[in-house]
Amino acid sequence: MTISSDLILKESILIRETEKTLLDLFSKGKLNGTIHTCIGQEYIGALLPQVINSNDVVFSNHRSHGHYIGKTDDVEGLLLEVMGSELGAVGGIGGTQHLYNKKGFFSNGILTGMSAVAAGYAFATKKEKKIITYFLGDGALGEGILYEALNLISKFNLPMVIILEDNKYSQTTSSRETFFGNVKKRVEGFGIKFSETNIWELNKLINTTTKAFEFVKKKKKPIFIHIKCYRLMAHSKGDDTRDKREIQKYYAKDPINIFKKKNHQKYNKFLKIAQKRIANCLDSNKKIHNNPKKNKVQKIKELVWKPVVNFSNERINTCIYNSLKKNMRLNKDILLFGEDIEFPYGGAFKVTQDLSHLFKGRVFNMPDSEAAIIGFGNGVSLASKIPICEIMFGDFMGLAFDQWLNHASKFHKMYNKKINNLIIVRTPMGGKRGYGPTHSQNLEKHFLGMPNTNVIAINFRYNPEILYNTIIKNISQPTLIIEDKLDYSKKNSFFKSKKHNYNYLVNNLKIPDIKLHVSKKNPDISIVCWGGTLSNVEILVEELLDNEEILCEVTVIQQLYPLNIEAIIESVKRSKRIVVIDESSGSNSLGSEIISQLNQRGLLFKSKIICSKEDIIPSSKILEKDHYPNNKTMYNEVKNFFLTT
Ligand SMILES: Cc1ncc(C[n+]2csc(CCOP(=O)(O)OP(=O)(O)O)c2C)c(N)n1
Ligand SMILES: [Mg+2]
Repeated sequence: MTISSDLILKESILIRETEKTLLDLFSKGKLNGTIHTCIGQEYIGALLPQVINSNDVVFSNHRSHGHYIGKTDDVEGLLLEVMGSELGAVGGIGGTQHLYNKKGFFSNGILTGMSAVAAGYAFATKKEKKIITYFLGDGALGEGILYEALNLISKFNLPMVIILEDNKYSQTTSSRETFFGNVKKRVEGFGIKFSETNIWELNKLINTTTKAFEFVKKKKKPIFIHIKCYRLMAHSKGDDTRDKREIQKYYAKDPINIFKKKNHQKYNKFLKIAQKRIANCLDSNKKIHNNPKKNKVQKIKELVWKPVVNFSNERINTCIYNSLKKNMRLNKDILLFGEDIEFPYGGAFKVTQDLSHLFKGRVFNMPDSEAAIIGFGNGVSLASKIPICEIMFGDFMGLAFDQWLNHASKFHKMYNKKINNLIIVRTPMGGKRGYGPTHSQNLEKHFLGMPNTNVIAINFRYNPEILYNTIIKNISQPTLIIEDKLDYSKKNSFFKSKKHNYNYLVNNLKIPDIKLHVSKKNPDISIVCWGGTLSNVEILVEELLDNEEILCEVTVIQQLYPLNIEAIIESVKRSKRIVVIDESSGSNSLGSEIISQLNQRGLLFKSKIICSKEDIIPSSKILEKDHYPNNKTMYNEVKNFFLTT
């Protein structure tokens, strides 16, 4: 098939006129925020409708207007989106950098963040024979996740066309200052085919790009195209310090400008078609509507408590394994990804055991690339599957933070609720094993407060098999599950209180709290804890009652975020005292949040947080022991708190 350059120019003119309109609206103060126009680079987006099929999917970056129009032909949706209208592509929420279209388009404003997401999407849809195009700019070649993604793209032989738009600049910084080495060698180093072209030789651009897509279609392998180009306008609005003579040089070389001179009539014809379409859109949307939506007021659920039953008497890692096995049988869309999770190793804490054997082609050992593991999972989730990603140690979540914060937590709302991305990340946290500063931390506080995510901490008393079943069955948003390292080898068994009839109840929340209490008695102190601290808290409360006649009621929360404070309120209303026991450092923590929420609800109470030292976690057994509150210090602190309040 030969693609005429006229066709590309016609589409490029439509893109350029759209961009010029946006710049004009900007200069009149009619746009909010920022825009990154692709004036000078339109040819690449303009080629898309010629080389991709309707079910192919495009992932792009901050400079995506041309790609968006090329893939979707939704000029109107783009204009209205950037203008902030509820009729825009994503209801005015995403704006210029965060576009979605059900025809198969996703963009995000984090440089190369979408590389791993696109890879995951390509992986999850491999059987559907889609080609996934992924765009990046030259300035992004220094971003690490790109190379993690290229490695995965090669590992899984993904049907992807990766397009580098090399306009020589990252904002105003020349790539001479930021790029070293050789792009071709980098790409080929991953075993990915490389090709090169530019926008000034339009026929060569058409040829190389067409061949690249044919290559992917035929060989079912990825390809990388390095396209040299130049941005004629500022990076965004007016931020341009580039040499004016250089800009003029590229202005003269620009294919649309040459076309305009050489074939004025045809140029005018194409221009009029584009302008008419844009004018129609602006005319019929003179007034921009976007009514602020009210947040739903959550009804407070009346808590009903029942005894905890269904103890499995199995180790905690086996409980989780059992749930994964059961749910993978029930739901073929569940896929597992993680480091060293396949049989025979079966994960650092032996959670996935033989699942790779039982579910062939659904459990994958991944490279040690935490950002890309979650990024890949994000892409799998956009393709409507349910990825469950294991991060070997919670400490490594730091590497994947961006994929959680700027991708997983954002997609649903920034794409105006048009997609659901259901991803589960499981990870062990906690110390007391001598693993030292980077393998022992309780980092949950850093993941709390991210809208549209859930953070859950399992404990060894409420059967994790049941909890996992509930989570998987009801998942409605990205969910991070924290497991405690020391708990893995404990058994989920009934709690036998020594003398005092302490027993466990569970409430009727979807992700329930459990409560350790002595029935029909008002507590002296309400204790709140979660996850791995529970085993020490059990000892603590029995001793306090035995020796000091201090009666505690322990609320063990399982959903750390969003927090449902009602069970804690119920308890604190009766005790007027709260002690939060937290193994992380206590400042800026969940404990502080709980106390703040209680205050905001107007309760009168005294409070205390018992936590580890505000320091890094040492490896030495003696020093590590000293880092955490031990049974004796906890005992004394709670006792003194009681006596002085
Ligand atoms: C992770 C990240 N870092 C920095 C930025 C801010 N930023 C937005 S665009 C840009 C320049 C990117 O240059 P390039 O990738 O070459 O794309 P171009 O703008 O030239 O199309 C920068 C630094 C960002 N959006 N994301
Ligand atoms: Mg650039």
